[in-house]
Amino acid sequence: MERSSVMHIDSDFSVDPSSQNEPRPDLIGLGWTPFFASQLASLEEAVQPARVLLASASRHHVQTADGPRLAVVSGRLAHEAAGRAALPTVGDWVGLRPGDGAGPAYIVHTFARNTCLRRKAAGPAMEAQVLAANVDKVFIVTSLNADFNVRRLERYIEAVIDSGARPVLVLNKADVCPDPGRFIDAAREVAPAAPVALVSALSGAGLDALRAEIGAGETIALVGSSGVGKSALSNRLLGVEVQREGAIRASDERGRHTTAHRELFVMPGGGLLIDTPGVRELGLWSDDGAAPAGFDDVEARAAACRFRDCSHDGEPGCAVLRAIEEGELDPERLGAYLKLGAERRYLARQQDVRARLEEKRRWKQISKRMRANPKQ
Ligand SMILES: Nc1nc2c(ncn2[C@@H]2O[C@H](COP(=O)(O)OP(=O)(O)OP(=O)(O)O)[C@@H](O)[C@H]2O)c(=O)[nH]1
Ligand SMILES: [Mg+2]
Ligand SMILES: [Zn+2]
Repeated sequence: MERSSVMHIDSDFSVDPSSQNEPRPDLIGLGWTPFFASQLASLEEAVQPARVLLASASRHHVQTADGPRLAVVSGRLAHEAAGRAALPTVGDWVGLRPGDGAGPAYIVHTFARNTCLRRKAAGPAMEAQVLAANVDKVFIVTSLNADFNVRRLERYIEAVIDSGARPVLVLNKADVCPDPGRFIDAAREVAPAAPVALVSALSGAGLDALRAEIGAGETIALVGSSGVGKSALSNRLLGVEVQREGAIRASDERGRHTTAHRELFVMPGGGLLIDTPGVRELGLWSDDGAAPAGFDDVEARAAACRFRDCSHDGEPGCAVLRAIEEGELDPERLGAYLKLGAERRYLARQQDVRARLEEKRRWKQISKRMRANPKQ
């Protein structure tokens, strides 16, 4: 097996001591850039920079220039964080309190994120969940079987563009697909600007092209449904079997949610991979309610609509509907664009409501205190 700098981390959260002797990536090899260096330079307190490899409720695994460490979020940082999404997560650069000897280090600072891949947290709370921080490219993995769905791809592309990272469409399991042409065409259509890679984690086909997408010090996250082969691809790209791979059900070709947590691995060739658990639904997140990204084809037509605020719903002079009538635009694509836009506006409105309620609650508390102690 290839010698590599991949760290193996046991499920009981102890760091495998054998990894201590592996060659250690320096900060730049871990993805450190001038963006973070300038933040470090302007900090008042001295901290040791570290990258978060794995985050759990109680402990974080981080990698410093001196090697791996266990760390805990300091009480002050946890207290000051504005919501869960602000707490350090996988991919984040954090500052450790220097001088901590044995035992876990304290995370006392989180560096501002360069990019941030988010989704709406599962459950009823109107909250964002950060899937990965400081990611340069996201491999949106789909398999060439029942999983393939252009509408789902659109949602992923939307989330990736929103994050600030660049999407790469990875069509996996080419070995079981005798005619991948129509899948490639469909993928190109929804993301004309994104690279499309046809690969097989099983046979190794296309993996060199995929590797070529990963620059030194670049961070890649793999996302997609359960069972599409994200962990299989991670293992092939890392050159060692670090992630467990699961079976898929024959009945509907769905996976069984084998990967349970998000984790960052250092690639032997330089480059960093974050494998993520498959999600059934990617709940979109938006703070601003802006129009969905990644629909240049629709928006180029919309620019020619007679009314600037045309909703492409039967208004006279609608260039989008004309393009559909003329067979130049897929009506389902327009449907997806309108649906995503509505979803984003809804999310932004919900957050406004929440912010107003929060403000009201704060004022109530203040006025209650004032009434109780009028001299204040
Ligand atoms: N035929 C074929 N099978 C593959 C390929 N890649 C992965 N598989 C198989 O697909 C199944 C699921 O692979 P995983 O890597 O566990 O999928 P995953 O995306 O990580 O799934 P979750 O962790 O549940 O999100 C395993 O049985 C793999 O061996 C491929 O290129 N071709
Ligand atoms: Mg997996
Ligand atoms: Zn229109």
